[in-house]
Amino acid sequence: MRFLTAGESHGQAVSAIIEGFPKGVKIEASLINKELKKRMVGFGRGKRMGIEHDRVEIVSGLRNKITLGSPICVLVKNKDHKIFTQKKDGLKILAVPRPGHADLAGCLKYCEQDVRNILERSSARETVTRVCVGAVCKQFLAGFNIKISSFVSGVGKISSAARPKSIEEIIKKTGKSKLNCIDSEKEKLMIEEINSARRLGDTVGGIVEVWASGVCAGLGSVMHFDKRLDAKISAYLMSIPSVKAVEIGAGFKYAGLRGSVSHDTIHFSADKGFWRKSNNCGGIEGGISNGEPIVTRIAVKPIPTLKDSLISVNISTKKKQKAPVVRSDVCVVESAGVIAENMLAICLTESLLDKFGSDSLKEIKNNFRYYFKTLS
Ligand code: EPS
Repeated sequence: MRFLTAGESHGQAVSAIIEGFPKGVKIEASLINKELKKRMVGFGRGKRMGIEHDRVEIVSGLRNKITLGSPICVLVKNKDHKIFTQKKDGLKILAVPRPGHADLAGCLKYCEQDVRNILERSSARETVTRVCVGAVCKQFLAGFNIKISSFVSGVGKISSAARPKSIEEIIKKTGKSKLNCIDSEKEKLMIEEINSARRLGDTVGGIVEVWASGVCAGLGSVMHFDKRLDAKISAYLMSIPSVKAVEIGAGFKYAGLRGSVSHDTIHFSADKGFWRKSNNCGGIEGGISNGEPIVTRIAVKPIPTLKDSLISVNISTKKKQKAPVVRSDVCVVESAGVIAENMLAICLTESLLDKFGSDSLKEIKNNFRYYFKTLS
């Protein structure tokens, strides 16, 4: 399976085409819309989210809600549509790049003088399409008992040490939260951190943990570097705008631990098969899933568009000038978690299809059952 996305932040629409998705999978547009809504709302989001009402149109690839095996095209129209493909929009040239955004690096790379021609595509609005693709994948993965969920574990200088025991605990606790947290006490402080950044015209980042449960052992590969599941997951999560670090399992903590206390000892019982007492490896060993929950963590930087804007340089005059103050979010950590869940869903779907075939759900299910028979 592969997919391509298209669309500018203030263009007519954002869209994606998924190729190589199996035949015979039931896809509900309402479940895609549910994910889109989760991406839009979130404590700290800006005014654009009050304008948009993201709803997917599934343009091709389905008949009577069932995939045909043909390319699936998903499209979301932008309500705040002000740039056009065939006529002039009359928007003023933006000549001052925002530090931290793609503005200057993009202008240099593409020999561009107008920052708008870069920011329209680099905007995180593009992640609408990835959430659509991920929401299609989540519906496929549900048929294999794979669940994906996330929680915010830090905002700015506030962090929570609460550790969930299972994905069910994450789903239950975040369901009652205003900020997709599992720690109600720390959540209050995180909300205050976002409010304080807003009052000061500043922005704030944070940390999100993303889990997948029910992933069978054997996805990914040890045989070649680019087939390693941990490498692939890291690349997919790192591709989300504002993500600057990815950890799997104990991640950076491994560096300070001895081998004797860090590796997950192996046990066997007739009912559970192979199992581990701990999951420091985050469900992946040697680039292959080992049957334990996949545990990942992402660090999200503060949004680069500030009300109290930073020092920059005018691209055309080369004179010092403050970055423009434009409408923006204060904190996108919660939404980044939704996007990360969906990127993980895409990655796991691709890896599952690599192992069990990709033409039809029927064939994949047969191969899946046969694999487990050969294991026991
Ligand atoms: C976004 C839409 C954008 C921003 C945000 C994400 O809308 P606008 O630029 O019209 O206000 O709110 O973009 C960024 C975070 C970014 O860095 O570009 C969205 O739909 O998620």
